Amino acid sequence: MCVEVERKFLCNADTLKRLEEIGAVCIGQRQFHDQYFDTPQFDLTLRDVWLRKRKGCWELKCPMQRVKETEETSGKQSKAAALCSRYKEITNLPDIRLKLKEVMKDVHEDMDRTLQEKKPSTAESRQKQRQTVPAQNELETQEDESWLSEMNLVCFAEFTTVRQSFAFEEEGVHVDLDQADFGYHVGEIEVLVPEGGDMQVALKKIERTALKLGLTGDQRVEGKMNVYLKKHNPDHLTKLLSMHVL
Ligand code: V4E
Repeated sequence: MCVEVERKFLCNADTLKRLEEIGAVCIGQRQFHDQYFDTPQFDLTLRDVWLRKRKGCWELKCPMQRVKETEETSGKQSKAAALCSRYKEITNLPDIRLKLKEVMKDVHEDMDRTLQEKKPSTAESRQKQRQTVPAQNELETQEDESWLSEMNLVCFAEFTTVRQSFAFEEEGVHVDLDQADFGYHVGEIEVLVPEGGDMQVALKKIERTALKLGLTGDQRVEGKMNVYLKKHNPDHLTKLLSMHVL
């Protein structure tokens, strides 16, 4: 499992020229279609958990626990660090399903706690109902993606991206320029940190690259999902923003 640390930036007419000037090497262009999944109540994304299928492969991004008072969150490092997102990336399907089960268990426990406070008998009957569900499912022949419907997961967003990728060999830094099919152009500076790796080093590499690219703004830049939801599901975007997920 890796942690993906990234900073998004807005592309302009000079971005390609600037990348070339600072020694970025174009390592190719590709196109991919992403499908994002959640329950109809958005139990995953409201917890900042993002399940997607890209080029036939499943990927799960979960938030990293923020460290409390460290160099990362105090002093001048904090501004640069606040512009970066950090997500654990799981790409192995059995691990993804295990993690999803954990998240759904938390969701149900939260739901039961709320119900218990309001109406104790309803909470108990919900718990009993759920206990029978896995037993039934285990009897079914496991179709390739039957786990999706078993977990009540449906596709809530899909779009195609054309991506140009750049590498800085000496730094281990990666830059992607994305053009989404709904008309949004965004760049990202990314460093992958292996489990237990040094987050500070990754943040510093990203900050140095941002400076070389001439990125001066201290505002977080919207990701593709943000812009997609604005158009296709503004109510869910409002909820995610109010819960500080996006
Ligand atoms: C984590 C996340 C989402 C999943 C997709 O993340 P993103 O990095 O935006 O997509 P993409 O296509 O660049 O993935 P990659 O190819 O790099 O793996 S959708 C929304 N989020 C949350 C999120 C956030 N809180 N802040 C920012 C800046 N981006 C995404």
